[in-house]
Amino acid sequence: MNLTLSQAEIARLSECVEAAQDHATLIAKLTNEFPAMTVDDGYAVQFALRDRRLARSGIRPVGWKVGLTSKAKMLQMGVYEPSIGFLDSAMARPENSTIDTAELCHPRAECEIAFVTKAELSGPDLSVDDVLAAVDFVIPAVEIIDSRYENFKFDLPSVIADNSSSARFVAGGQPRRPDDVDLRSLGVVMEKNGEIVAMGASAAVLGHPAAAIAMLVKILHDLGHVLPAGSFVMSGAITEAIPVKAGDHLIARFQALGGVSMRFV
Ligand code: OOG
Ligand code: MG
Repeated sequence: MNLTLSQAEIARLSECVEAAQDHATLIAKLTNEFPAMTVDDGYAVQFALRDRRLARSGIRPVGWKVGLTSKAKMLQMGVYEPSIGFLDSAMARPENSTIDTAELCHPRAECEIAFVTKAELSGPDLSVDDVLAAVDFVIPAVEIIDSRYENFKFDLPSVIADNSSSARFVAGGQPRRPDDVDLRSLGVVMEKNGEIVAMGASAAVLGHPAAAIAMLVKILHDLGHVLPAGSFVMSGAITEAIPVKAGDHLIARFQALGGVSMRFV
């Protein structure tokens, strides 16, 4: 571990990010104050934030997400290395429900293939087949990301500390066994207010979205963690993220997996 922050600084920064998330307020990216901050420092802040949230009453862990796994996202954000973030029950919203934009700073929507695991995954070099053997089903999802940083601009350590911009997520459509769909060539079309705003295919995510799960498990491994059975994991946006605001209706149509829709209020 390459830590430059003290335990007291990690605690203070996790409280600062937590407050920004809770009140939908923007903060300066953490590397402005700590230019030497490392990726490990970012994860230390993120895990402290996770501990704080899970200590609140009624918030349960749900799983993880991997981000910046497609070229479209890397180019959009100017960050060229994937990062992970945790997902908890307070971020989940049901399919066809409304998402309150007053709770968010500058939300953007992403289409992602999600996986639900049936066996523990661990280790630094899992193959796509190793991952698929541990997958119970795949399910289409939309992630609403919301950087707490001004202008949605950050670097890798800062975005990791902000839980990789995680804010809300919606799963829906039709769950399928991983053997029943070709996960390399699954198409997705995102429509906002009846207009097509983005489209792509699952191969955009590291060639195969299960490769993103292998990468997540490696990052967890390097941090001393495993991915437990029963985890819900989002593999990363296939296309660039699309800004959304109150009044918008969004539907992500996934080939073979059905649609996921929501309204923003
Ligand atoms: C970081 C999170 C990216 C994805 O699916 O690529 C992400 C960001 O772009 O704010 O969730
Ligand atoms: Mg995402």
